[in-house]
Amino acid sequence: MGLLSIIRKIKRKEKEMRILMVGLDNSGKTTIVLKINGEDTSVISPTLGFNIKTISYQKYTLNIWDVGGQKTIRSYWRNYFEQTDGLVWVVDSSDIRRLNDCRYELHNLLKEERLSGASLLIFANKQDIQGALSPDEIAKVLDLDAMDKSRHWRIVGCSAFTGEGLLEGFDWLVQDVASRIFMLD
Ligand code: G3D
Repeated sequence: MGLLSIIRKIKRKEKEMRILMVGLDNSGKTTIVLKINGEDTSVISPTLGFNIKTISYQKYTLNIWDVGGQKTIRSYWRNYFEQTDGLVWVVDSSDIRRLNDCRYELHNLLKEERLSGASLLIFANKQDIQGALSPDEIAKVLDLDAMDKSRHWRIVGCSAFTGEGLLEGFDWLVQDVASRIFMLD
């Protein structure tokens, strides 16, 4: 039995998924993780290193890695790529000034071999802010159609403040990952 099959088998038994949250700093990654886990989102400090949260979601256990997005620490993202099943790329849809930077970092990340099989959920966050770009507009600016055709991806508008869109996004991600790694269920 190959290593991949063994990993699949173990994961299948435990129903665990590893989810990596990434995006530019201030996009709302930590707030999303807190909100989805039903925690207080009123006081949030910037993620300087990383946070790991294990949450139960549907019948699965999600190990969510929330990695800081400041420019100086983006080069360390690669330390967290191993065995990632799902990627969540969070965009501050109101921060139009930094969308070019956001597109560059996303496409750069997707070149990574170890992430090639990961399902990709893009959260167009902060939809509650007036002037925020819609998910369709974000998809255009980020040039999402240029991604590798084999990539499973979806963009969902959300607000970590109101919670709108979060379940829709995570439901899709978890189902997409499950259909690949728990395929014998
Ligand atoms: P990060 O983990 O990606 O760095 P944070 O981002 O979760 O720390 O959020 C950065 C700031 O954006 C926080 O504000 C947070 O409250 C705010 N934020 C996150 N999501 C939303 C959203 O959906 N809508 C709005 N309006 N704000 C959001 P502060 O003021 O603490 O810097």
